[in-house]
Amino acid sequence: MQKKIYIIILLCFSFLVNAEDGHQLWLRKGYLNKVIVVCSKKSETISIAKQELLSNWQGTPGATINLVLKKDKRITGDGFILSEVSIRANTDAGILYGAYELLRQQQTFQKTEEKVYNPSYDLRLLNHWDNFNGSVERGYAGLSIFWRDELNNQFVTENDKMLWKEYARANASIGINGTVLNNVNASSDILKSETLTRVKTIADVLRFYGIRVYLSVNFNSPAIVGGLKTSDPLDKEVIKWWKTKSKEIYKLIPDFGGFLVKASSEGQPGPHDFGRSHVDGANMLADAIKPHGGIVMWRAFVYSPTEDDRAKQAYAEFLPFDGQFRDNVIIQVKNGSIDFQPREPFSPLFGAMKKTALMPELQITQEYLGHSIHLVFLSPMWEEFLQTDTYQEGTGSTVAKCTDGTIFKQRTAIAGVANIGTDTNWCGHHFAQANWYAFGRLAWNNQLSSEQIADEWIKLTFRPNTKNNEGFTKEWFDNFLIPVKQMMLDSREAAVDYMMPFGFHHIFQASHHYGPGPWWEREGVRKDWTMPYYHKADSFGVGFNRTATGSNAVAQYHEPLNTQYGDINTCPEKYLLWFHHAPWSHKMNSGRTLWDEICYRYDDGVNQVRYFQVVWDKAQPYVDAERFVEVQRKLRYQAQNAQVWKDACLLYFQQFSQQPIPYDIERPIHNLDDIKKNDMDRP
Ligand code: GCV
Repeated sequence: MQKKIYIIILLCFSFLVNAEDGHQLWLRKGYLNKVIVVCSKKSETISIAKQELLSNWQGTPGATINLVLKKDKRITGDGFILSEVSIRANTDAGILYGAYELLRQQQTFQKTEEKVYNPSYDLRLLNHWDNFNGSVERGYAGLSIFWRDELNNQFVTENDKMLWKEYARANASIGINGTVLNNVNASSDILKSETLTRVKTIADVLRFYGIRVYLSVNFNSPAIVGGLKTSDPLDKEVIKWWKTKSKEIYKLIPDFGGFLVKASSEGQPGPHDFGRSHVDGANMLADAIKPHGGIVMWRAFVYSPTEDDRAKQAYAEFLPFDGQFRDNVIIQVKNGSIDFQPREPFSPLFGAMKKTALMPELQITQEYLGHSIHLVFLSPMWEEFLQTDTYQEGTGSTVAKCTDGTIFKQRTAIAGVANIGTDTNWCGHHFAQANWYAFGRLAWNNQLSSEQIADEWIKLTFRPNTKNNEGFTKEWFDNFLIPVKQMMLDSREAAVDYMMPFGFHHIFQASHHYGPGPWWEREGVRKDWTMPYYHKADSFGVGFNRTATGSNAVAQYHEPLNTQYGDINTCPEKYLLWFHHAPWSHKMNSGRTLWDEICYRYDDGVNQVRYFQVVWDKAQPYVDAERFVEVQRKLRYQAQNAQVWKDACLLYFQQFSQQPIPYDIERPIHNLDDIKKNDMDRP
């Protein structure tokens, strides 16, 4: 009895001492050594850099570190040169980034060697899909950190400012230097003068961390906010309205970054409403903002309600305009040609527009990847995208090189749709923080491997609290770091396996995009918002024929991809059903038929998640109790959900294949009609 009480007390105590809520992200405090920081220049940003070094130094005790602001040709943009004793940069922000890099190296026990660190992209932006009423579109981590409801947006509390400061610090620590504060489905209220004062307050907090603010704007604002009769981009009054509005913004926020626009897409207003083109719309805004140094990020996420293949539409609409946009316009293109699916071939626009700056848009929030319930590390997906060869200028023209200025000398930028909200741990799932981290790290250096990013993140986020200058123990490496890292690296592929293997796409339940819904369609709903449109299953086979005999989307890719993707025998299996309507009997690389292989793959996905549960359970001795339990609970949901995905897809597609599920695979445990009825409850 006594022993039992003792164990209970011990457990409660370890809960208290170890509890971590995840709010500190990858910036957890460790042991501290003394350091002297010297810099002749004074500025708010330099003071932050100094303070970070003074409060987090884990290098040689008593060392002196020089912060040197001096033009150096080896440095570009906000880059820096790091050595054990100095940080050299051309800009104050460069010094700050150098400070964070140095501290990161200390905290992960890497040796600091003299090296130049230049950013891959000039602009490294988060896009918040935050609504003016405080909700977040596709947000799974609470409410907006920027907006309350309409009545309360005028009040800014000290707590708000503190949160924005923490947000800015986290971003700066991974090199993010811009943020779009509101949803691309933009309320025109954002441009009302009273709202702009709030934007100014936010900008004033973020600025010193090297972060500029941007706004998504509603193309119809001149009519809605300005009371004009039209928002036609060629109308003189409209042009004047945008110029005056830009002036007003820059008076308040002299370093305002610019506008992000979702136009003529999914019901948003745009130049097409007035018989004008994307060029007319984007250039008009670009002219208004140019005198102040601002830019326009014009999204290519467009699709018109036609029967043609949605995957082809962005390319078809934008390519004809190549070279016609102003030099302060950047076309923002989602990584894939449809919509942030668990796996998509890259958007062919990346290999096509040569005279127009293009910026990739990635989605950090897990709209299509299990929200903040599933543990899915997205870095491998982004790495796959960035390192894919477009063959734009012959072999080696990867998406990374086509967008980071290596192949085309252009303004360079990259955006990630944020997964941040008011949840204490910011992202809803402790491991979803790794996706925010990975986006920043890849935006800074698009050649980093996911393995390195995961390694760093785990070390920073789960580092044991040692009291002295000890490195990581072998036991910690072997029993925690290595298996947890492997779980992260495998997690995206596992999600593809239990949701949409072999190029299946968009077979979700409509609207929430969480659980399976390959059957979902409704009378009167446009075809490309229904799921059979994407999988086209019938008694012959399954998949979307995008070859020359189908929609011919393959023709939008350069050779050799056009031929490779277009031939069922050479198309990579991961894209098979994206490009082909393949027969159920199609022979896969394994020698199995397509139907059997689909069954095995869904089953593998489920088994992988079950294995992640084991990995995490074994990690218990190395994680604080609070984070351990929270992740453990979510993995249980993920395992349940993966099972539902498998059962739903196998039972649904079996109606077409008319073949048995191979007998060595675990039988489905749900009935299809129950799944259809219940949808999938989000825990
Ligand atoms: C912000 C998809 C999402 C929408 C999103 C849209 C976009 O359709 O489901 O929520 O809207 O993409 O990127 O504009």
